[in-house]
Amino acid sequence: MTSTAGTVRLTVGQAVVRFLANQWSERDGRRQKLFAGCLGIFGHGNVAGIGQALLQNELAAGEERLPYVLARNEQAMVHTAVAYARQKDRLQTWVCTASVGPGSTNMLTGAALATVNRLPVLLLPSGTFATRVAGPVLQELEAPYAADLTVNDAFRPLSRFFDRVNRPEQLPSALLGAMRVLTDPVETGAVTMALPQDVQAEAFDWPVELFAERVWRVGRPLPEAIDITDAAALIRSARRPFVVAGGGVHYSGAEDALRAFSEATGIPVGESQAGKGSLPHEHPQAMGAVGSTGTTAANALAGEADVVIGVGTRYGDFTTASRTAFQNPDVRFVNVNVARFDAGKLSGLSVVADAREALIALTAALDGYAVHPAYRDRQAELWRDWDARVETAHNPPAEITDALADGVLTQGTVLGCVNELSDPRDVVVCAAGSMPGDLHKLWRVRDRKSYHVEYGFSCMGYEIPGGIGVRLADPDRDVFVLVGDGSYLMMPTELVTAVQERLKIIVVLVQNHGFHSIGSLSESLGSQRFGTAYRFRNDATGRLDGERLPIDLAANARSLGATVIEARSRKELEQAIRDAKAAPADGGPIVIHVETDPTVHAPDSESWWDVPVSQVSDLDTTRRAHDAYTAHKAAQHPYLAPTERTER
Ligand SMILES: Cc1ncc(C[n+]2csc(CCOP(=O)(O)OP(=O)(O)O)c2C)c(N)n1
Ligand SMILES: [Mg+2]
Repeated sequence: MTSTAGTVRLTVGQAVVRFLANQWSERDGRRQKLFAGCLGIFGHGNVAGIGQALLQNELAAGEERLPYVLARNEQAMVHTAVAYARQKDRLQTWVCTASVGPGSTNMLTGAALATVNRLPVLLLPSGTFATRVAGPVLQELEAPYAADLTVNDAFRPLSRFFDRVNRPEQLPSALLGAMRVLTDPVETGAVTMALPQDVQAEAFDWPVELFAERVWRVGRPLPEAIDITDAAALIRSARRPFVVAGGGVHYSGAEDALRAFSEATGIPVGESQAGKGSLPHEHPQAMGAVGSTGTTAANALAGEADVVIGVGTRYGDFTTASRTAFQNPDVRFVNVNVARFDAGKLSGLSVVADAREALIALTAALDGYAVHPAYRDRQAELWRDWDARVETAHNPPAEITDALADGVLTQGTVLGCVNELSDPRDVVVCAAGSMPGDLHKLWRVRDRKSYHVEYGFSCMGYEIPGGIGVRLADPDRDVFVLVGDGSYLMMPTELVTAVQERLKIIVVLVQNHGFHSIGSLSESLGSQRFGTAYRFRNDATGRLDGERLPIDLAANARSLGATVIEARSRKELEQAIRDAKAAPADGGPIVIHVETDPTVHAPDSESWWDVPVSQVSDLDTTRRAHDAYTAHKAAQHPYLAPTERTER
C-alpha cells in the first residue's frame, strides 16, 4: 500500500473492508459499530479479493477490525446476520460475502427474509468478470438476450438497495447508498452490493476521507401535531379501543412508552409475532397474541373493538386473522408507523412517526381519558380464562398424557418446561412449523428481547443460524432454539459453526416424524395430511404411507459436534434443560432431543387463516372443507371505510 497526498492505494476489496470497519450507528446518544463482522464462505469470486482483504485486516495491527466467521451455508449466514440485527434493534448487523454463482444465489432466501422482516443485512455476492475477457467462467449464467445479466440480478427485487460495482470509481457512492438504507428504519432490509471478481482485486487511489469514521444516526421521526390531535380525538370517542403491537415497538424501544400508554388509558394490548413481549405476560393490559394464532382474550377484544390502534405493525394475515379479526362494523384504525406504507393500511388514520415518540405524544394528548371500568373487568376475566387454558396446555391432565406412547410428550409440555425452567432474560428462537403458533399462544414473555420468532418469512432452517445470531448479539443470555424435525433437516449445518465459535445455544429438537403444522392444515383443508409425514414408500399402496423412517436426529446432531441429551419423559426433559443451563458458556451447542405427539393441539384461537380450498373436487374431504371455507370467507372485511379526521 503506497499513499500519495490525500489518497491511498488499495484494491476494491481492501477498500470495502476498510470502509465497513469504520462505520458506526448512533441512536439516543449511544454509538455502536454498525458491523459486528463478516460472515462468509470462500470460493472463486471472493477468495482472492474480499478474502485477501479480510485476511489483511485480521493480521494488521492497529487497524479497525472486521472479524471473519466461516459459516456452512450461505443462506444460513444471512439468517445469522438478520437474527443478530433483530436482537440489536436494527442498530448493528453483519456483512455476508459469498462466491460466484451458487454461493451468491444461496443468499437469495436470506435476502428475502431480511427485507420481509425489515431487518438490515449487507450482502456482497461476487460476480463474474466485469471485463468478460474469459467468459463464460465457471458458474456464470449466459443470457443470450442480455449480455450484462448475471445471477446477482436476482437480488434486485429482494433488496431495498442494489448496486453492482463495475469500476472502482463507483464504489464510494455504492457504499454510501448502502449505509443510508441499512440505517434508515423505513427503508431497511437486505442491501446488496454485487462485486465482480476482477473488480475486487483491482487497485485504485482512494481519497483518504472515504475511510474516515462515519456515524449514521438512526432517526426518531416525530409525529405531526395535527395527526396526534386527530388520533387522540378518535381514541377518545372509542368505548372499546384495542392496541395491536408489532415489531416496531421493539425496534423503537417503545415498550415503556406502550406500558405507560396502556396503564394511563386502560387500553388492552394484543401482539403480533414480531411484537410479542411488547408488554410482559403478567401486565394487566397484556392480552397476549392476537390473530390466527392468538389468545381467545385478545381475539375477543379485537372482534369487538371500535378503534384499533396499530403500533409498528404491518398487519400481516396472521395478525388480522386474514382480515376477520376485527368484526365491529364501525371499526376504525389509527396506525402509528415509521413507514407511511404501513401506516396507511386498513384505511387507517396514519401517524407517521417513531413508535416511542408517537406513544409519548398520544399519552399526553389523551390526558384524562380512560376506558370504562367494566371494560377493564372484561379484560381481566377474558385473560383469566385464557391463562387457565395455557396452564392446562403446559401441564396436560392424565387423560391426555396416559394416552401418549412411551417416551412421547405433548408439544405444550415441551414449551411449558422450557418456559418455566429458562431464565426470564433467556431468548426463545423459532421460525417455522407448528411451534411458532404454539409459542405465540403459550409462551409467557418476561423480558422485552426474550421472544424471537421469525414469522415474516417463516423460513424453515432459520432456527439454528438464527440462534447463533442471537447468541452473538447477546452472549449474556442463554438461547433456546426450538426446532422441528422438518426444519432441522433443512439446515442442521450451522451446529458446526456453533461448535467452531464455541457458542452455547440450547437446541430443543422436537421430533414428530414430519410436519405437524402442514399436516393439520392439510387435514383442515380436506387434503388428508397428504405428503406431510416422514414415511417409507409403501410397496402395497405405492404411496408414502409405509413405516416411519428410521431417522436418528440425535446421532446426526452428535456427529456434527454437538452435545446431545435425549429426553424420554417430562422428568428427563426437565433435567436436560437444567443440565444445559448449567453447562459452560463456551461449551458449544447442546441439543435436547425430545419426541412429541403431533395429534395433540394447543388450545384453539377461535380464529381463522385464509388458505384457499379447491372449488371443485372428487374428494368428499375437500368438498366439506370448501363449505367450511366459504362460511369463514363471509366474515372477511376489506376495511376500506376512510377514517375521518376531526372537523376544524
Ligand atoms: C423453507 C420452507 N419450506 C417450506 C415451508 C412450508 N412449511 C411450513 S411448516 C412446514 C413443516 C415444518 O415441519 P417441522 O419443522 O417438523 O415442524 P412441525 O410442523 O412438525 O411442528 C413446512 C414444510 C417453509 N415454511 N419454509
Ligand atoms: Mg415435525
